[in-house]
Amino acid sequence: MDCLFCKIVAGVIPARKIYEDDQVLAFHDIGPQAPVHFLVIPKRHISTLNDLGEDDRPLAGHILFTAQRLAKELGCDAGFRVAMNCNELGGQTVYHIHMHVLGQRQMNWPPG
Ligand code: D5M
Repeated sequence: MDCLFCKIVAGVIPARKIYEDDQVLAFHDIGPQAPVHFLVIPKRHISTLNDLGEDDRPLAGHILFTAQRLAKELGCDAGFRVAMNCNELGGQTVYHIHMHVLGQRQMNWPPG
C-alpha cells in the first residue's frame, strides 16, 4: 500500500479524524491554510478526479454533502471554500482524491 491516504483509512498512519462512514473519511489537514481546513476523501483508492467514473456519481455527491455538513458543524456558516486539485498542473500532491474544505477566514480569488 503506497498511498498515504489509504494508510490513513487503514489506520496505519494517524490523522485527526472528524467523521467517517463506510464510504468516506474526513480529517484535519496536516498543514492548515485556514483556521478550519479539513479533507474529505473516499475510502476507496481513486487517484485523481479524472479517474472518477460514471458509477461514482453517488460517491461524488456524498463527498460534497459531507463537506457541506461538516463545514457547518465546524462553524463555517458564514462561508467556506471547497477545492479539489487534479494532477500536477492542478496542484495535486497526494494522489488519492480529496476535497479540501477551508473556512473561518476571508477567501480571495483567484487562488494561487
Ligand atoms: O493536497 C494534499 C493535502 O494533504 C495537503 O493540503 C496536505 C495534506 N496532507 C498531507 N499529508 C497529510 C497527513 N498525513 N495528514 C493530513 N493531511 C495531510 P493536494 O491537493 O494534493 O495538494
